[in-house]
Amino acid sequence: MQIIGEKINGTRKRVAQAIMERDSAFIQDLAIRQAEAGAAWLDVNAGTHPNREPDDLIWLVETIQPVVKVPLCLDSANPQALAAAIQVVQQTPMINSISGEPSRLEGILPLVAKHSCPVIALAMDERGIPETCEQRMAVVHKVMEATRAAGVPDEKVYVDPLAMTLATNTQAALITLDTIHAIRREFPNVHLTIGLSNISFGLPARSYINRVFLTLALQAGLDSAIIDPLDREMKAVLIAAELVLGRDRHCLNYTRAYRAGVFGK
Ligand code: THG
Repeated sequence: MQIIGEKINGTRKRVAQAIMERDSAFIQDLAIRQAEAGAAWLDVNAGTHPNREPDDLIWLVETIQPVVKVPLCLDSANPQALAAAIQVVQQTPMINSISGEPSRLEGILPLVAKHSCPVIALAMDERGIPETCEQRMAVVHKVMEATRAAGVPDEKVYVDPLAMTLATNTQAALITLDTIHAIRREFPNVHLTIGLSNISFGLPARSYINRVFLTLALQAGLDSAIIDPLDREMKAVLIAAELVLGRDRHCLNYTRAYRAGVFGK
């Protein structure tokens, strides 16, 4: 299971402030703590201000990469911002994201192919996030046709089936879990990822919902997630779930994590 650390996100108030004030220490601390907590990638989102996004994303990349070894996951829908940031990254970044939207396929997929980047592919298009599993799979088929045509191997694609909040549709989690199963069946070589916390948006005590959903999604075939690596309870659930699902030979990961104080005690 690969964790994509979610904390450097300009839609969070404190991070937006740090970006505006060019507070390197605050951003570097978030990067170091997430890397130490085992994040395989650090998501980097500069917020959505169209004029400032390229400069802000470049500043974030140049602030983060001197202090950590983990690669970055550039989180933007803006081809200009992504193209600018790719020029300053030292390690091949993951691109978050393409979708079925023609503007993203035309603007972002060529960058992905040119730089051989891993890429997150959202199960949505210009009409939004489809309601049903069947409709989401139609979008996934369209996006996979485009990535294959561009020469991107399936192993580099992280399909995001998307989670919507249960607060407005109590079937939302089941739809996403069905979509994970379908992607696993129809595209056995892709990775799967998800921004977990959308599932509980607007509900109280969200962490219970997020943890149960993570467990079920892992069973369905999820192999990476955009989460908070500093959340000890979430980490415990993740490592225990992988053990229960037969993905932890000799229980080594679980027992080592326990002894290292990752959870328990
Ligand atoms: N799929 C993909 N990328 C994504 C998402 C997704 N990127 C953005 C988002 N969704 C995932 N990232 C975050 C980052 C931070 C928070 C949630 C998701 C977060 N939220 C706090 C909360 O939920 O309580 C509130 C904000 C705050 O702390 O200020 O921290 O789905 N491909």
